[in-house]
Amino acid sequence: MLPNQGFPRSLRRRRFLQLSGLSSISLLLGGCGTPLYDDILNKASEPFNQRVETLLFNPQKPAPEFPASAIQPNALLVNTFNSVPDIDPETFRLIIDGEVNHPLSLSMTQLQRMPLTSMIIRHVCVEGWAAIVQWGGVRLRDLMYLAQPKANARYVYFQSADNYYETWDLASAVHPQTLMAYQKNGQPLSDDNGAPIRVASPIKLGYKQSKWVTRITLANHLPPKKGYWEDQGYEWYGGL
Ligand SMILES: Nc1nc2c(c(=O)[nH]1)N[C@H]1C(S)=C(S)[C@@H](COP(=O)(O)O)O[C@H]1N2
Ligand SMILES: [Mo]
Repeated sequence: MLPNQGFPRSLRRRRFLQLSGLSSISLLLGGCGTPLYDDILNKASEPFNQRVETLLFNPQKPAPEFPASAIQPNALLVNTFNSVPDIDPETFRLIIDGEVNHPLSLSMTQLQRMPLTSMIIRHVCVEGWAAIVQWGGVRLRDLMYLAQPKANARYVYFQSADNYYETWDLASAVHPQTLMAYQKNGQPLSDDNGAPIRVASPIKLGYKQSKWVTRITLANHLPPKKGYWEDQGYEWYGGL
């Protein structure tokens, strides 16, 4: 992972951008007029958030990944409590807001220009099925890095277009294998599986992995409604 020692923080930050590939996208994250990438580099020597920075720079234990031959193309059952929402990928924007210094509104084109991570992991549903799946997408940690969580940010709320909702701890959200995925098994994500973008992570149970995510909000507290399944009695952390 990232060399954490012996580097001044500003260099570590530059190194993070390089290693993650973020430095090569002269982020047109603007559109909203924010020269975000320049802004981040200019602020690179400011102490902005020691606790969040520690989360971003320290390696977390990776979950097992599998070879391509292990993919089970038909084992991922569609699990949807409501009907599949109708989303136009052209006008779709993923919002990142709440306790962040740089709120973001990202089109799919912008997201797809960011570094793509692919992983083959086991998806586990508490309803008694599991599937080895390949997911491709953007690391949520890279999005968090661009949004710059404030020092008091502790939790991440995911709002979905079908009114599904979830909350996560920030450490799990910035785990290197937590993706905002737009591909499944090498293909664009299907509507059933959460297009245009969903959460995919090998460290959490299936119900934590929100499909059709429209808004990611950082917060200091957990809301009374913690998650669609959690509010019916399932465990909140939902770790694997
Ligand atoms: N928005 C939304 N996300 C959701 C769900 C849902 O009903 N709505 N179901 C969850 C559950 S219980 C599981 S197991 C996985 C299933 O993902 P899949 O339908 O792509 O197999 O999505 C999770 N994310
Ligand atoms: Mo599930």
